[in-house]
Formats: sequence, C-alpha cells, structure tokens
Amino acid sequence: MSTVTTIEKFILERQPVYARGELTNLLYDIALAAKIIGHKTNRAGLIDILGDVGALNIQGESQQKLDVYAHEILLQLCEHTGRLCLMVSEEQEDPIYIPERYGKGSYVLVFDPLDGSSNIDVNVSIGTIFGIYHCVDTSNRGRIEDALQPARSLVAAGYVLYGASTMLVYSTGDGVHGFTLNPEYGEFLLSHPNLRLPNPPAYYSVNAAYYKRWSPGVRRYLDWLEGKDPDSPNLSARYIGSLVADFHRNLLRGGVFFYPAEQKKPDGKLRLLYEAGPLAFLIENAGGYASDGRHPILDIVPADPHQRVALFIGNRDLVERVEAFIRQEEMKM
Ligand code: AFP
Repeated sequence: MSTVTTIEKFILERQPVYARGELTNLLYDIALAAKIIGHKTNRAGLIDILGDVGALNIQGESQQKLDVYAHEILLQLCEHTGRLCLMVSEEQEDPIYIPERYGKGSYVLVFDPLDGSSNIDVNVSIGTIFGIYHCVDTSNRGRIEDALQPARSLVAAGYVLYGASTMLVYSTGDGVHGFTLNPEYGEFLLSHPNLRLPNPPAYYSVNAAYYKRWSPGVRRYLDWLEGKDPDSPNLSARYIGSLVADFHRNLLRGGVFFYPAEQKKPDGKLRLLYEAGPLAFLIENAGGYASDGRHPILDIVPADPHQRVALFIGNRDLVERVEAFIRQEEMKM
C-alpha cells in the first residue's frame, strides 16, 4: 500500500532541529491561503450567473475581482502572525509594512496573488507565486531594503496552480516538491516529490506573435527552437499565457518558457521580485536555469519592488543557448 503524506507532515519533518517553526508556520499559512483562493477560483464561472465583477451579488455585497480577493486573503492570513517583517504584493504599489499592533518576525513574503488574470474569465488555469526572504536587518521593523534582495537569497519559493486540480509546489532549497489538493478532505497530499527537469525536454513556450518586436538574437533563438537549424532540438510548442501553468507543464515535461524584452518594453513584461525570481529559484532546484538573456536571474538585485525583467527559464542547455545567440548577434552590431 502506498503511503500518504500531508503537506503539514512533510514540512514539519524537514524542519531543521534548531528551527523555531516560524518558516514552517509561514508555509502552512500560505497552504491555507491556497485552499481558500482555490475554492473561490473554482467558482469563478458562477460569477456570470450570480453577477458581474463590480456588480452587486445576490446578498447585496459588491463582487470583488479575484486577484484583489487573493491579495486580501494572503494579507489576512499572514499579516498578524508575527512571522513577517514586510510583504510585497503585485496588487499593491507600496510595500506592506506590518502594523505596530502585531508582532514582527524575521521573514519577508513577496507574492503575485493571482497571476494570469486575463485567463480567469475563460476558465483557464491561473496561479499564485510566492518567495520568502530573511529580513536583512531584524532589529528594524521592516524596510524596503529587506525586499530588494536577489533571488539567490530566497529561503523558500513556490507557486499554487489552480487547474484541473489545485497544486502547491515549493522548495526550501533541498529539492522541489509538489502537493495536490484532495478537495474531499481539504488536504494537500504529496504527489510529486523531488521534481527534476526531464531530459530530453519536450516543449518551448512563448508568445510568438511578438516575434517582430524582439532583438535579432531572440528571433534567431525562436528559429532554432522551431527546427530551422541543422542542430535544432526536437521540441513541440505549447503556450497558455498563464505563467504558472506554462512553468508547471515545462517543469514536469522539460522545456523552455520565455518572455523576452521588446522594442517598446525593454525590460519585458514579467516582474523580477515575485514572478521571475521565485520561479528561477525553483527551476535551479530542479536542475534547470533561468536567465534574462545575459545574466542568471538569481543574481539580479531588484532596484524597485515591481521591476520587470526578460525571462528565459527551463532546461539549462536550452537557456544557455539563447544567451549564446544574444551574445553572437550583439557582437555583429
Ligand atoms: P495577465 O495577468 O494580464 O493575464 O498576464 C499574465 C502574464 O503576466 C503571465 O502569466 C503570462 O506568462 C504573460 O503575462 C502572458 O503575456 P502575453 O499575453 O503578452 O503573452
């Protein structure tokens, strides 16, 4: 008979003996938020029946956008616990300082509460992304510097995928582990221990409609991925347009996802602190690599909490190949 491991048991068993349980409990808080957000996103299609976003629902309450709802759930579950000194959310311009009335902890939580919002209305998978840092200076009550750390300093990172099932995938630096929510019991159960990127990879994922907006190196890279070179890899194309879903599929099947810089968007679209950084941490822990086309994502120090970055992420040899194409094309200029 196979054994069943809940996320609580798994996290607790991996807690170092000297730990005080702060990180363990913070991960539990996020798992609980994932269950609540997952429950709500599963009912998203009913909004059409019960009333549009912004309209009054049948109880006379104003309907909230799901991404705002997800932001508030994470806030409600994490702000008062005494485990955090600071939070940064995609949904809020300013960093979230922990109010004086609550205890202050030694961790920083950065998150994109619900990514892929344009997919919500069409019932396509969406996700939450999170990263956890140590506060740089625990004697302070939390300052912006505590959040502006490179992803190499992450203590933990993960995502929640709201798809056919709800899954939570996370790493604290010793492997990447996936849990699937059993909706009957409301428990995340270990389903994908120690995920490693498969080799050979299966997919490349990009919005190729933007080809003309990219630099020559990135265009050459797509040509290569599409099989136009003698040494092209044998890959198939898949693109959902929901970062967590695209990342998750490629983590399980192998491949590369990219969202490059464009002429009018020199830093790309995705956010460094709470999208690219946490996923870069996960991919490296699964044996892969993430780059902005020139440098490892893990080494980029954010200057601003909402800074954007070009992202190439997946199997190491596929990502190193785009760095080589970009270098070669820039040398010609
Ligand atoms: P939305 O939240 O606007 O749907 O954007 C989602 C996203 O940030 C990320 O999840 C996707 O990978 C990427 O944008 C898709 O962008 P394109 O629609 O330009 O391909």
